[in-house]
Amino acid sequence: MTCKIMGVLNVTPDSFYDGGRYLDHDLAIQRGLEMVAEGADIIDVGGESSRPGAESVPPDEECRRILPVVAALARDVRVSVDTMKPEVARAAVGEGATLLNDVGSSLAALAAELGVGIALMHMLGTPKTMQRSPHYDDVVEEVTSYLADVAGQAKALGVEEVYVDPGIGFGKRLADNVALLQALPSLVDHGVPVMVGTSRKSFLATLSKEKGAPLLGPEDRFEGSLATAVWSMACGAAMVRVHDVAATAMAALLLGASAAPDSDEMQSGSVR
Ligand code: HH2
Repeated sequence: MTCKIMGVLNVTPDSFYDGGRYLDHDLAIQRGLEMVAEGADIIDVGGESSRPGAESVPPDEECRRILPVVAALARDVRVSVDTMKPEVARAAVGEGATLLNDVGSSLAALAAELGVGIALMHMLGTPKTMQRSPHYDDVVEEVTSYLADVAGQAKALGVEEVYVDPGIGFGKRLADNVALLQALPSLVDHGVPVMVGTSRKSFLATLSKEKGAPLLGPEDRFEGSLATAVWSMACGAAMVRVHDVAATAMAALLLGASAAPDSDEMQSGSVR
């Protein structure tokens, strides 16, 4: 199975990793094209941070941040729009976006109306509240059945291209994130293409601290991001959402090479 690479491009002042770097439209477009050169299949443009505690941005401001970037990049590469707002999603599609990265899982009817794809993500509550004591009885069962429901609804509405995403870090404790990553093969088995976003997220720091490492800031989470992207690809994810496109694209290439050969080749050692 091939795995698409979605490059993250946040045109925001406050995203937890790339916030403030690409507020200037020319810099954002340049970074988008750079990620394409590095191997991204799709660029995910966002104008509102969804990090824990983030405040909502007015739709006009979100549009002002992203629309020129969407329009410029859509000439060269597939673009998705990372938003929770229908008016922003509609405007981005008007500028050439063809996938709604619907972190609030509320835009399926709009995707059907506009004839674009959708990625439906699980989130507990809203970004502002989601990390206030999240609790699940059975996180894997609850997230899986939620995603099956929303994917079924989107398909019933006529959306042809649907991804589901367990929403790593969106109202999840460390154990919830780990359980969901461990359960990726069974989520993949449900048959709806799975997308995963672990890139630079704080659970990587919590996890490595638990294993005895110092607490890592977003700048120091490259290894964990790559390791979890590789894990997701190996589990059959159809798309990984990453900041570090070049390394992830190389890993995908290598993983594809090691997954594709038949077992005779593997046993004879012709594949190293
Ligand atoms: N994570 C973030 C944003 N959008 N979309 C999907 N489908 N899956 C994810 O895991 C996901 C997402 C958060 O990361 P980032 O965009 O880097 O940060 P911020 O929300 O602070 O802008």
